Amino acid sequence: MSNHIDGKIGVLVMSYGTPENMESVEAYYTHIRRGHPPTSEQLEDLISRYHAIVGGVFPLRENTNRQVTALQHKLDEVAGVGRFVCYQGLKHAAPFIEDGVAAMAADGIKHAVAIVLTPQYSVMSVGGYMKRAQEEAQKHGIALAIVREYHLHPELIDALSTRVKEGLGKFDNEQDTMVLFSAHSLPEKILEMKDPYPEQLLETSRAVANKLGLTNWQFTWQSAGQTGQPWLGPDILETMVNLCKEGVRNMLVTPVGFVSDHLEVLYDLDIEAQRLAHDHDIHLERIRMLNDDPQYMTVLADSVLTALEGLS
Ligand code: FEC
Repeated sequence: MSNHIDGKIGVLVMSYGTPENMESVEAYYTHIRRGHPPTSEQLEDLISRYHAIVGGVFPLRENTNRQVTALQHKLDEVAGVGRFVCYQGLKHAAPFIEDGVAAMAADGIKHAVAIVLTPQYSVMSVGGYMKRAQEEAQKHGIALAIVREYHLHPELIDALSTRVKEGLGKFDNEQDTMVLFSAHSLPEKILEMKDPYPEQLLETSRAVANKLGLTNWQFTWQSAGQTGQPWLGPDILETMVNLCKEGVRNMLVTPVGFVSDHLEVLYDLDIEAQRLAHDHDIHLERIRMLNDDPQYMTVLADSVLTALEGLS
């Protein structure tokens, strides 16, 4: 295993990123919008959502930190202490992806593997992270292997299945409960690029459904942006209303494209979707997110080791 490479191997663990404090929300939002500052209305709206989730803290930061530490421990366990060194690189906040690669270079790393804390590949999500990581690695002469996706890793499917089973246990009638697999929407134009994202999300959902023998399940999108262009749908709020019209009253939302507790889960699902559920007399539950779950760490460590095989 990776014995052909001498010295320490860097692992660039990439995640979306979240502001450090309320004062940096504007800079964060401007970065997401590729340098275009949000209007004051848009900014206020985002600030109010951060206030609503846990009184203005940013849970994604702590969760990403914990995931990186847990992955380091897992890699130490499987490959020996010191063989792999994890570095964090965030898409829209410090430490940025480029900072993570520069830190590796400063430590003399010559070989590295990059992985993103989201299981499915899209040219607009994982593709964007990897482009920036590769460009920076090239500048520093680091050979970088890439984990493109891990959406069907058996341990991922098992960890998600455990959570769905646990979630179904919260309903009086499991048979009558609709499992709603969900993921962040993207602009519809990705379909023209034959992007694998929608199909990979369905594959993850189907694998969990098959493992549990679920018959009542659907896939739906969530968290679409307001950019003036069409985004992939149907959105979860629309799906919930339609299901309600068909008489479905029990729903278990299972976000398969996210791995952490963060804004898009704690606000879009736990506040916005819950509010709609309340108004329509729907019993809505959500699965526990993976965060630093040991099985998820196995998925990441395994994927890193496999990707490294391709590096000479
Ligand atoms: O907790 C937090 O602070 C951050 C939560 C967060 C995660 C996340 C994940 C994904 N996004 C993806 C795509 C887009 C596209 C746009 C976009 C915009 C936002 C905005 C916020 C935001 N995203 Fe995000 N996303 C998170 C947060 N996202 C805040 C800004 C306004 C809004 O609320 O909509 C549109 C950009 C544009 O304006 O052009 C596209 C995808 C993921 C899942 C994969 C990943 O984690 O990388 C895809 C977490």
